[in-house]
Amino acid sequence: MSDVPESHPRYESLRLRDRLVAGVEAGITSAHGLIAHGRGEAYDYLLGETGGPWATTATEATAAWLLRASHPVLSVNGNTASLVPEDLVRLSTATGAPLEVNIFHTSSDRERAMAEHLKAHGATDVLLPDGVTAIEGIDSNRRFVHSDGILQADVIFVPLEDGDRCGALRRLGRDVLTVDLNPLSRTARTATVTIVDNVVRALPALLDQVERLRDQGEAALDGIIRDFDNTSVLAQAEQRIRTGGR
Ligand code: PTJ
Repeated sequence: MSDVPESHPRYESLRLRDRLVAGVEAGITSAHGLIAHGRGEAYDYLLGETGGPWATTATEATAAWLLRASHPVLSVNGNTASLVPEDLVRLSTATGAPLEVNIFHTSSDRERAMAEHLKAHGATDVLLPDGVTAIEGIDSNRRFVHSDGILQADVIFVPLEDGDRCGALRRLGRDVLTVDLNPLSRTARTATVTIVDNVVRALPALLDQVERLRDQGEAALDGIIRDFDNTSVLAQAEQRIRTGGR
C-alpha cells in the first residue's frame, strides 16, 4: 500500500489503484490493465460509484445462469486476478465452475503467475490454456483455451472482457456473462448478461445472489433467465450516466 492516508476522500479508489500497481509489479496484471482500469474509473464516477437497480437485476440473472449451466467456467484476466482473487475462488467453489486463466496480452509467465496467485488465495485447481486448443473466430491470444474448460463451456463468466471474444463466443452459441462499467462497450452489448458495476462490488453481490438462489427450484431460475432483458439494464445504466441520477 502506498502512503495514501485513510482519511483521503478518494481512499477506496486509490486503494484499488494500489492493488493493480502491485499486480503489475508481481507480473500478474498487464501494464495495459492500468489504462483499462482508468477507463472503468471514469464510468464508475459517472455511475455514482454504486451498483444501481440495473446491476442488481443483472447480478440475479448471472447467478441464475451460473446455477443452471451444465458446464460453467469463470474466465480470469490480469485485472480481475489482482482486484478480486478471493471472490473468484469463492464463486468457483459456490458454483462448481472452474477458474480458467485467459488473457488478451500474451505472456506465459503472467499466466503462470496468475494461477499461482489464485492458488495462494485458496484455489485448488486453475485451468491454463494449453497453447494448442483454440476457439474459432478469435484472432487474439484469447483464442487459446483449456480443452476441459472454455472449449466445452455452455456458460462463461468473463468480467472485463474485450468485445472480440465475447462476440465470437456468442456466435458459437455460448452464453456470456460479463461485468463492465461501460454500458456502451461492444462486450456489454453483445453479452447475454452485463452487470454494469465495478467488479469489486459486483463479485460480493453475485456471491450473495448465488447463495440466495441456490435452493430455488429449476422453474424459478428459468423464470429469472426468461424474464431478463439485457438491453433494458444497459439502457438504465446509460440513462444514469446521461442524467447524473436526476
Ligand atoms: O490481462 P489481460 O491481458 O487479459 O488484459 C485485461 C484488459 C482489461 C487489459 C483487457 O481485457 C482490455 O484491454 O480490456 P478493455 O478492452 O480495455 O475492456 C475493459 C472494460 O472493462 C472497459 O469497458 C472498462 O470500462 C471496464 N472496466 C475497467 N475496470 C473495471 C471495468 N469494469 C468493471 N470493473 C472494473 N474495475
